[in-house]
Amino acid sequence: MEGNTSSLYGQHLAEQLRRADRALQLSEFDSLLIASGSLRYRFLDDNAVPFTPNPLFRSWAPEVDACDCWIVYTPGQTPTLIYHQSADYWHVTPTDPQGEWTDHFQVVVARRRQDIRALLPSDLTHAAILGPEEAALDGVVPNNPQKVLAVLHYHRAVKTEFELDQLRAANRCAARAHRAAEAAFRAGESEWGIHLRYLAAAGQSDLQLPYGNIIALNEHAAVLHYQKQDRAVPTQHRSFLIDAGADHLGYAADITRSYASEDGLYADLVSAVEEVEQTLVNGVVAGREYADIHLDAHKGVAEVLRKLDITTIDPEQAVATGVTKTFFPHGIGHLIGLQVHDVAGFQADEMGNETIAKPPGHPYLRLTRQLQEDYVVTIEPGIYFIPMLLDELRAGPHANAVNWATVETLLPYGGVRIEDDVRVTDGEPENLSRNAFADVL
Ligand SMILES: [Mn+2]
Repeated sequence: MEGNTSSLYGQHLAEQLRRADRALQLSEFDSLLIASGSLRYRFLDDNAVPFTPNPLFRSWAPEVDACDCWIVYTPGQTPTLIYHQSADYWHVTPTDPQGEWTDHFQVVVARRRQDIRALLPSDLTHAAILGPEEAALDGVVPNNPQKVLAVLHYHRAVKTEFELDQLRAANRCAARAHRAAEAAFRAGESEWGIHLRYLAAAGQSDLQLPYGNIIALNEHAAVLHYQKQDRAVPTQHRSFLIDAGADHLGYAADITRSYASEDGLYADLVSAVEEVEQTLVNGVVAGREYADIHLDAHKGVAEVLRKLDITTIDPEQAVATGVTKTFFPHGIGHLIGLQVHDVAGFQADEMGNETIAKPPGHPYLRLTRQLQEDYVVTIEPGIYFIPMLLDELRAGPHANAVNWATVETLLPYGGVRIEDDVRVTDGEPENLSRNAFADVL
């Protein structure tokens, strides 16, 4: 194999080749084709939906973000990358192939989409073809074999040194933007104004961000995936919840912070949730069952609820009766990487024959695997005052478990969530997000 495998990217690609070798060996296929993907169009419209490359393609060539590119790989051979450098006068033509990745591939440039089929192998009987359906070319139809995907997805949980560097960079970018957003909140801006400050500080557009910003003032913080940005400045700035990330070469950061405008019960709640979050982060270590962290989060939430006089019962009782689920109705986190919610969170083994069940009564958990070194996961506990869920609790047998006067006081603040991206080691965890905030001070 050509190329320099001493660089981080060289090592990273070598690992992708090993995983591909394994996936092919464990399945009945003898070669691999990976499409970057193709443009999709809005219904009855000639406007394309913003293009996002296939994450499997990106794991081999993170710097290539053009559509209709293909990787062709046969074990033992140098992979080929067909680089679609479409020349039209409507769009900017992709740059000539450049960057370290070009040392590791045999690069073939295709100027027109219709030229690509002839550059791909003619016999694809035993080829695993990975990509979205719209990438299909004449006789080259993505078959996305389940076994091949299972092996690749399973191993993507373990990040290479190269990937960890991209995740650190994504976190630094997000941390910078979070600081700007906090300043905009303190300056009394609208959600929309805060959002624009965030984008400017990140240097990324909405379309580049790994997910839509959650910029929630006051009671909006109770909407877990609050997707609007109010243009109007509210009469009061009581609370601010921001769940916003950034992208670096396709790798995602996913960070949440909550801020109080003044001292008081809500500020105490922010501090208490932050303390719970830090304790949970300290429990991120290789060999730990991730689902146990989720269950620990409920214990931590129960203690905070009791301490702040939101509930009236013993913390153990609040967990056992499910009362904590009213206030913390989502999972403690997920794998993160090329996808914000990275794949294979429940896979028991690389073949994907079995899944690891979620703890009974916890349907929203996205990860149940045992933690291993160099997984990157989020830890994101929260406490919210969601009218719909509170109404259910109030109408049920555990209504007495709650101090409703305190809940009334906190409803106008929406809620609190604190989220960091954390690398698993066999010792102390690496908190990518906290390190990033410290770096951009
Ligand atoms: Mn998250």
